[in-house]
Amino acid sequence: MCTTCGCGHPDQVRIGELPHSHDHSHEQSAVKLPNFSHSHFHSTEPDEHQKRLLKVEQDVLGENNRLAEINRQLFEKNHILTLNLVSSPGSGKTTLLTATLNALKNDRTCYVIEGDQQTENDAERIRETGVPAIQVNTGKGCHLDAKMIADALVKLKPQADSVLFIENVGNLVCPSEFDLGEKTKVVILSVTEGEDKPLKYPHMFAASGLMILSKIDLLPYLKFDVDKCIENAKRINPNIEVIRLSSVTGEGMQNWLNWLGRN
Ligand SMILES: Nc1nc2c(ncn2[C@@H]2O[C@H](COP(=O)(O)OP(=O)(O)O)[C@@H](O)[C@H]2O)c(=O)[nH]1
Ligand SMILES: [Mg+2]
Repeated sequence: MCTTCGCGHPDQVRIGELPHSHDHSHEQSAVKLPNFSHSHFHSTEPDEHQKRLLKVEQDVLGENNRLAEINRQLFEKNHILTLNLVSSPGSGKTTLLTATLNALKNDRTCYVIEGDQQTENDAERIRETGVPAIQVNTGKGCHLDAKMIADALVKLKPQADSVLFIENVGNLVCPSEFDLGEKTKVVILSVTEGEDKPLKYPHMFAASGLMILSKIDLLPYLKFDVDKCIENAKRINPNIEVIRLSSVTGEGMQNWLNWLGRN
């Protein structure tokens, strides 16, 4: 089990954590390495431990999917457009959200659920726009899940015919696996992160309906191939839509608002 986020994923072997003897005598003793059998290395069959982990992962994701479906039905019944914003930390999600809310809030009722491991900072930034926001702190967890959204909805009480933005915990891995009941995931990739990221983190790009290529005002200062990045994203997900955007200059903002209007 992944002990960092508790999301049910098998943990990685940690480099440098060699098993050691608890005999603290001063005698030099050889490091005892695990006695892997020959068959262990060559077997393609999962062992008992792997089977147990797989079962835990299936149970966690199965229960999440069940709750996500309940959220989705509530959103669809009440015409609440719900978007799950996912990205690495610092790609510009909250900055984009505040600019979006300022542009949108007079025409559409908006709500925000903010996910971060710690602090109320982002919810406070959102509330400054006058839009209601709930902060969910996940502690060691590296993603929001459907139950957290259901709990936040009880407090947020969104009206029908509104827009709910969910800013997920900054991380291009775990949030891809967790359906929250959203209409679609929107992945934000800033031009400072490198055009290879769709290939390195394919699950996130495969799971998203829209990629926002953010901070394009910085392009003159960077070695970043925009066409290559879009080609990489479309190799992973041929249907992904792409918007190039800068929250600083406002370039691309209208395309994003038009996209919201279509959805
Ligand atoms: N140059 C530039 N900086 C941006 C842009 N959007 C966000 N930033 C900066 O990127 C940093 C991280 O932004 P933030 O919205 O907190 O990212 P988040 O962690 O994804 O929510 C902040 O210093 C922002 O001012 C942008 O479009 N252009
Ligand atoms: Mg943020």
